[in-house]
Amino acid sequence: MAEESIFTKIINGDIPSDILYEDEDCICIKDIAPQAPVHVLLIPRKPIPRLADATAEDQALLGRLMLRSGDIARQLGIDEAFRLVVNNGAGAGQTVFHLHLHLLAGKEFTEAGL
Ligand code: IU
Repeated sequence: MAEESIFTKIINGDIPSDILYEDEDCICIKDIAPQAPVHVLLIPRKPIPRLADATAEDQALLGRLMLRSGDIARQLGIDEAFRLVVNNGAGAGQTVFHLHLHLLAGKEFTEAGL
């Protein structure tokens, strides 16, 4: 069996973390190394390694993650201006191979990168 990701350990409560939001599909935590004044991670409970590994079976889950990101942005008061980022693969900067959406806000974004 593949080794559990750090996010699965957080989801299972094996590593303590400040969970801002959770439901049956996902959890939301503050990023440990924020790249913006607001930087949270929306992480599906299902350990899909990369976005490119998602299949048609994950279609509804991916849709719900997008909707949740809007809900969380509203909760955090940043729904007028936020950026949603998914890094896919080490070459794109992915370091944790458990799909997650970065929700960033509170600074001016001028280009496509973080
Ligand atoms: P990436 O897209 O795989 O590069 O993003 C991983 C993020 O997870 C990165 O921003 C880390 O700061 C963050 N993170 C975390 O919040 N808590 C942790 O224990 C670990 C990484 I390891």
